Amino acid sequence: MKKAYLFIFGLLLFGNTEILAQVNLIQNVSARKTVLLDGVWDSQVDVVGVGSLARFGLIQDRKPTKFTYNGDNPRNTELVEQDMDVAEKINVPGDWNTQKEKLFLYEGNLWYRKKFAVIPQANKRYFLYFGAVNYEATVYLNGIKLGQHKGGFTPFQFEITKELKSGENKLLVNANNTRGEDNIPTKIADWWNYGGITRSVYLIEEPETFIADYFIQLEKGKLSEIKGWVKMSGSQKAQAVNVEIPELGLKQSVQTDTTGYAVINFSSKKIQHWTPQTPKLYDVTISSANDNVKDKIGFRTIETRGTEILLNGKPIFLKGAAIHEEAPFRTGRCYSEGDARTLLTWAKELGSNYIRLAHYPHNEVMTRMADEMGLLVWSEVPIYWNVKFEKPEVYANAENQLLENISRDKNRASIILWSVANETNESEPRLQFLKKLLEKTKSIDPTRLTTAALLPKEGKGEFSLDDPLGEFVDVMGCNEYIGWYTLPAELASSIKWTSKYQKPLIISEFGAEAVAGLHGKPDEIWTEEYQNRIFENQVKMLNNISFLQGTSVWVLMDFRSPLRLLPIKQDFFNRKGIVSEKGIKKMAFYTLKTWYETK
Ligand code: GCB
Repeated sequence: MKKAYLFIFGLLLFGNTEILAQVNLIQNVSARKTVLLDGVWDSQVDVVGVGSLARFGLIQDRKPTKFTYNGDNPRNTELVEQDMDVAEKINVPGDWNTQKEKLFLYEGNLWYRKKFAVIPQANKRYFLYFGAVNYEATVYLNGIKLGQHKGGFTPFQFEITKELKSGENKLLVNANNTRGEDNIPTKIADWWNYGGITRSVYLIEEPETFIADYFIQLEKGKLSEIKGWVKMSGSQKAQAVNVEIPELGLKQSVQTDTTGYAVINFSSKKIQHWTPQTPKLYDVTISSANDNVKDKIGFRTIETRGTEILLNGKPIFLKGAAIHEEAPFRTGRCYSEGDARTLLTWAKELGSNYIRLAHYPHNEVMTRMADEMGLLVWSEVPIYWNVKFEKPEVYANAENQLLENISRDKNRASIILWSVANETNESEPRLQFLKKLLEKTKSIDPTRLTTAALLPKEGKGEFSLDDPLGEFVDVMGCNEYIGWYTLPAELASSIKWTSKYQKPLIISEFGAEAVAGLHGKPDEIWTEEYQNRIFENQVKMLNNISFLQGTSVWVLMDFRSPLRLLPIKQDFFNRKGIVSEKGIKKMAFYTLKTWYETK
């Protein structure tokens, strides 16, 4: 009896067939006709997942009625053991960990509910678009399951034209941030597992046939050829679409085919190219009979030549910092313009022309601001450490996250590098997995470079890069911690760096920890002086690597991590920031700034 009960319970909790969210995301959501569903939502913690059980009525939003006797099946309908109307409140967007003290360490299910009123118009289509939910989201509208999404850092959407009611609608979301071996990322990662609806939620209204997506960038290596495509969605897929860049006097009318797709192709010698010094963005308008979308797009090329990286045909050295999506001052996941501006302004003050958005896709505000402020971007998916490379379902999840990331950000001039992995151990399944992802990346975006953060082989007086994956990336990333995890800092300058690949190298991480404001001798660990000594020695070494074309310090700002336990010094913070989470710049910040001034 007990067994049967457990079985049914299990079925109800986990037995639902997955309806995955659609990957064909609407491009440039903030320029659409939307209702922002951000704000105060109802919330209910659910440690074991009982909310999915019919008898709790959460999904159906069942309210107590009265005790009923219907023949053989007496039923106490007054007993409903949940009530979202009187549940606690929570802000969206925002992680739950930093909103409620009792949820600081919580990993599991949390239900979110939002009521909203709308009067749907005839001949319009409606979509729900989530900027991100960590890690798994199951979404219901008016008691109907719309689907599920896995992956905590990329957007997903559901079309709700049929499910949307005139008047009040009830949107229910189960967010679950339980860590798992087969997830991307896996169980152990060096950042806080902030749970919940961490980015904005939009209700989008579109005409029946609308401009769903577009890709408008310079053709690889061609400084005056703008190339790309537009994609219509709806019943009238074949129609005329205009693409205009008024400032350049460019206008093209294309005819989409029966799949809604058309290639666009412009030529102009007048383009002012996007660079970190002159981050020129052009107003671009895409219009059809019933729809119109405006964007701001920059035009630049990015290539490699031997061991060089070329921006608009000219060699560039990437001076940068890696950044976690962690909010300055208040900690927690960041999502706002203010958060992005603070972080990117610090990067600029450091003298950066480049940032590594680690270790997962950051919110769209960040990449759009990088476009505006002139920061080149390394964008990555959380394929981090011990991923289960041999499992097809893990690959499917990784590819989906990558596609969602590229889909959202493919029009950002700032993004020059798509990274597919960070510090993954060499093995045949891993090589095949990452090779396939790299091929996929190139097939959908041939305009940008690919990379991965690799590990060096440490030999006597020599660090070499011979990871077989090196053959398949355009640019090699490499993380090294000389002075902190390996070798005394002073040995750095004598290390000879070699590679069997004739490719550019970015030291994608180097660094050391220090508690901001803690001073002492250069050999006293945790002091700013100790961290700074490591930086001074790193700089000597970095100056000697002939194929080095960029660095991203690990890391711009101290960030929360479950791996950093040392009381008083760490207290769950990785202290490798050159700025503390309270905004205090450490000595190493200035050492690096001085070095960047020479590059
Ligand atoms: C690494 C990881 C990064 C960690 C860092 C560290 O190699 O890529 O996620 O936070 O080292 O601080 O150890």
